[in-house]
Amino acid sequence: MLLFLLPFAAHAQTNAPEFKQHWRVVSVDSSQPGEGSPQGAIDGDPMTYWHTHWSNNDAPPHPHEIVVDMGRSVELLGFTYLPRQAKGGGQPNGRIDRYEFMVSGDSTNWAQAASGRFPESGDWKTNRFSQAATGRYFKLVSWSAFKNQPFAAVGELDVLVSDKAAADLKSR
Ligand SMILES: [Ca+2]
Repeated sequence: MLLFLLPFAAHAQTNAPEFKQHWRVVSVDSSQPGEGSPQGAIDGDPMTYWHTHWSNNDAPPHPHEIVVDMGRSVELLGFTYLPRQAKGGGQPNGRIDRYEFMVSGDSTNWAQAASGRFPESGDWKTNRFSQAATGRYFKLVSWSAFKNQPFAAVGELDVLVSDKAAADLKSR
């Protein structure tokens, strides 16, 4: 039983609204007015999303990026990514394939915390870093999307921290 419980105990997800409500989107390279607001990537609602510009056949190519300020420095163990959902007639567009995740203390000097490819689905993707990364800002870079689409979309982003850090964040 312990074997099943331990991995979760060691990697609590900070979905605590007490922490996430202090987040803000610093910048995105592109967005679709009226549909893909950058705030949709961190508002806690899986059905809202940030989407890069797509209308008028004028979609800019990858790489795309979103920069988030968490409001304070945190030691991150990993991050989670929810692609755009396709429920209620939505299109599963902009699902990121190749990605890079960066962390920074000042939003100027960035260190890569992870890179790779996401599996193609609408499920939450959990990515644990090989080494913890500390910073106040994170940046998700999309280098390509499935179906060769030029767009990127993010239903939600979250981070993984230790149980101790999660308790500390919730108590503030
Ligand atoms: Ca959302």
